[in-house]
Amino acid sequence: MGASPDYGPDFERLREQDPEVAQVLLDEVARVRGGLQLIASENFTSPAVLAALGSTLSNKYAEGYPGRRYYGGCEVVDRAERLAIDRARELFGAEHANVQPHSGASANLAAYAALMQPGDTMLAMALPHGGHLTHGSRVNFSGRWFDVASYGVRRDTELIDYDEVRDLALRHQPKLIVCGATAYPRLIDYGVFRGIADEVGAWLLADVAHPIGLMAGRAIPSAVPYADVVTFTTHKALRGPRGGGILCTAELAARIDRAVFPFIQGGPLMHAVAAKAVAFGEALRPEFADYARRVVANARTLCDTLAAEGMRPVSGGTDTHLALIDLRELGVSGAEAERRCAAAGITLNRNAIPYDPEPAAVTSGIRVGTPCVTTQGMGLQELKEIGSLVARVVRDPGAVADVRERVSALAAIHRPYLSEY
Ligand code: DSN
Repeated sequence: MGASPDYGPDFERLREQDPEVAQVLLDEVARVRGGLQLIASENFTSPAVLAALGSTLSNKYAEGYPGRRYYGGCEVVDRAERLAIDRARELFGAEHANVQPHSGASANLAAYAALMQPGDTMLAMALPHGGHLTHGSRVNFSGRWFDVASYGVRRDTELIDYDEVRDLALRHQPKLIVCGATAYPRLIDYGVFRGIADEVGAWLLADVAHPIGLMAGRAIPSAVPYADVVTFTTHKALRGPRGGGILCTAELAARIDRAVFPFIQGGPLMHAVAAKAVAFGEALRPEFADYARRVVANARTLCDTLAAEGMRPVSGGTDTHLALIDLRELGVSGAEAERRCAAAGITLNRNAIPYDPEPAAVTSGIRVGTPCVTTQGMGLQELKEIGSLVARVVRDPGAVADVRERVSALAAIHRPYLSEY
């Protein structure tokens, strides 16, 4: 894998010049090496991605697009952005790609700006049912600026209620329908959403921030053939730098590009754009398809193990990289489970379950995901053990010391940025 990022030559320079910040970097590497990362939205980028992120491309102002910049001297960084665009289009079979959004939230803001005016109606998944803040939450610009109708999951199946989506679409006549979620463990039927959008004359936006890496690796069906616009992040299962992106039809290309720049952003982060190009290049390799398949297989094993330990998976299982676990039968809140796991070196997040009686700061559930541990090289056997360890420490805080010991042993074998992946 090459030089470790905490011990490379540039790191030594940082350590001499600014030991306080250097120590933060060292401590963070030590933190992830010392435990297990089960946060479904995190991953470990490759050292090649980190090298691009830590490059002099960070210095360059490049407002505009390749060949059409508002600054001189962009001929070199243009090549990075063209590589990122071409690779994204090839990877996802998209007619157009914009690789400048700084994040998934920025990608959604730009997509909404391209397709709607303030006051227009959008239909999206409710946050407490697995949606995202940018899908119309009142505390977010999306809920403030647009008239939002929300759909959720059925109480009995905990699956998206496509009949409800259609009824709401017919009733509200939205300009835009959003499909996609942050805590929905099942496949989304983009074809059904396309049909509903066509029936009411709405644009269809698929926010695939979470499963984009699985789509890149062909482990689950892609949203690209169905949606007018696809927004995504690059740092989750895709394993790239922190950032966002947008794929769209040729018809919407100019609108999307104008919405990203100059409407919502100024200069793109060219080091991040170059790092996205690296990540797309990595995802085009056959090894990435293998990685994506293992992420899903690992998530299933983790979910099945938790279920066998009496921890109920919402919707009964998972088809993706994550599982949502209902803890009510154990009498432990999501917040308490998060604390108990953290004490044992297992990092995961509390998460609302559908129809959760608890407030968002407490919740009745936890969300677990396998992108990080899979990148570290862990497989089904390790995921079974991790499931048992999570169950044990969530049930019994007295088991923290024992569980921590096993977690340390597992982490010591699969240390991020030290072993090959
Ligand atoms: N914060 C991300 C997640 O954890 O799912 C969504 O933006």
